[in-house]
Amino acid sequence: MTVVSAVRRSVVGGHDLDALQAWTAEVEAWPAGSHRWGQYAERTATGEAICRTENVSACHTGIAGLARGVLEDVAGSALGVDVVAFKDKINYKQPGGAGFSPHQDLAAYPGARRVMSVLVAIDECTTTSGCIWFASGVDELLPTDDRGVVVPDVVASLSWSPAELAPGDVVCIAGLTPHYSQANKGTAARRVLVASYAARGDGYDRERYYSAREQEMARASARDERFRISTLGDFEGIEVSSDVTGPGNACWHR
Ligand SMILES: O=C(O)CCC(=O)C(=O)O
Repeated sequence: MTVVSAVRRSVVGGHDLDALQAWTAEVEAWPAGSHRWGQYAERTATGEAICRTENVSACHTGIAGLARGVLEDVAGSALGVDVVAFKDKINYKQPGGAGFSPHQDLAAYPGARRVMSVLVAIDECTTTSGCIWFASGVDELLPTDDRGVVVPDVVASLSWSPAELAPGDVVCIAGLTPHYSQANKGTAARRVLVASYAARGDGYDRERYYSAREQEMARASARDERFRISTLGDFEGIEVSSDVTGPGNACWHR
């Protein structure tokens, strides 16, 4: 069965949206390298900028509440089963920040089976600021190159639609839905929170994902000697290597 990806309007609004925007600014201010699961920076034409925080909810109760509340309900109804939150991240995409090559999330989550990601717009997401584009109707894993992104001739054969979003809108991205985004060509940040869920019955959880992620990233970096911000090489930016970690590999941002 093809699980469809879809936009839902105004899922986070009012005070909750104000809070999400304030929390995002707080988390973005954590220094690069200060968060055990990844506070990553990229090099842009105007300097270094934080581009991703991985596993935000491990250190932020507000974001954790959102991921385990309304976003979990949205993911469950999109996937059609009870779900468990196993991953979340903020992508900041500052002006000049890079995009992501076409990929399928299922290929990025070692050992996962049925997954759904819920991308929440924190800022306006437009074709200028680098919104997500997705292709519907794909129900299998597509051929990939050595970075793990979909090969160009398959990308060219798919029909792509942009998901332009206002702050608080969400787009549900099924595990097999190919998607990509372009660089931010605008003058304001395009920040999104992406929370990912697995079918509860599959026994896939946060601990399992983050330990598999760590091993997979170490293996891939040993192979190509490249610092990376995800298991796939889908990020198109210039990553700034940050191997500073606190005692016992702990967070030191607060
Ligand atoms: O934030 C984006 O534009 C891309 C999101 C995505 O596909 C990812 O983080 O893997």
